[in-house]
Amino acid sequence: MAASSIEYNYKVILLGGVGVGKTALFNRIKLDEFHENVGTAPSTIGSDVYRFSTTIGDDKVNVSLWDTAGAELFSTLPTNYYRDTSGALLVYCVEDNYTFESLQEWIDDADRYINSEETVWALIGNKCDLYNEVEEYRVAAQCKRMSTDLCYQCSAKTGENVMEAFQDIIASIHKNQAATKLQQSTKGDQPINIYEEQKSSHRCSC
Ligand SMILES: Nc1nc2c(ncn2[C@@H]2O[C@H](COP(=O)(O)OP(=O)(O)OP(=O)(O)O)[C@@H](O)[C@H]2O)c(=O)[nH]1
Ligand SMILES: [Mg+2]
Repeated sequence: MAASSIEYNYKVILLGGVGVGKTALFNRIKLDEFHENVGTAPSTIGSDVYRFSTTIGDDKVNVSLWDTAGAELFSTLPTNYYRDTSGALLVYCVEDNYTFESLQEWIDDADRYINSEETVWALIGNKCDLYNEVEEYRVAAQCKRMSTDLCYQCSAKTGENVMEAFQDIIASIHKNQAATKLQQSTKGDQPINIYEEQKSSHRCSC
């Protein structure tokens, strides 16, 4: 099969409150590691990026995954964190209702910088190895509000569902982008109807 000449660049950002496990998810995806440091984990300062390349079918895909501190919401995230975002993993902690209730604040903040309708969103209930305080119907309603089917209960600690969620968001972004590219290229291929063009250019304005 011939290799595609098209290269795609996707930026995926982690969003969510302090201590929900964004960095733990980041480390699980990047290193397949988890460090037990309950109560002593330092909050992320600044942001961290993990870049890698992969292929989907014949297409080359360059992915960057961005992690930042949950506390940043209160001091406004640097705009370059949001710039060119293709997908967002919105994380709450399943044993902490408050982190679930604050999700809309993250969406509202992101809305100031990105077109959230063009962004692929995934909802991640992290720490599913612990007691789940958030009722299922509320999670389903939140996914509906976010217009996404990408809804997961994950554990950065055990690794449950983490790679599935990450792979699914990349596949979903790619499906949208590849469809848009195809539409654009077929538009460009469309023959121009010279007669129609001439007709319109000779149309009298009176
Ligand atoms: N049991 C359990 N603990 C977790 C899980 N993920 C993270 N933790 C713990 O939760 C605490 C906070 O995790 P972090 O990854 O630092 O959270 P964060 O969202 O990056 O926090 P900020 O950088 O402050 O915004 C740490 O003690 C982690 O070990 C999980 O899946 N299960
Ligand atoms: Mg962190």
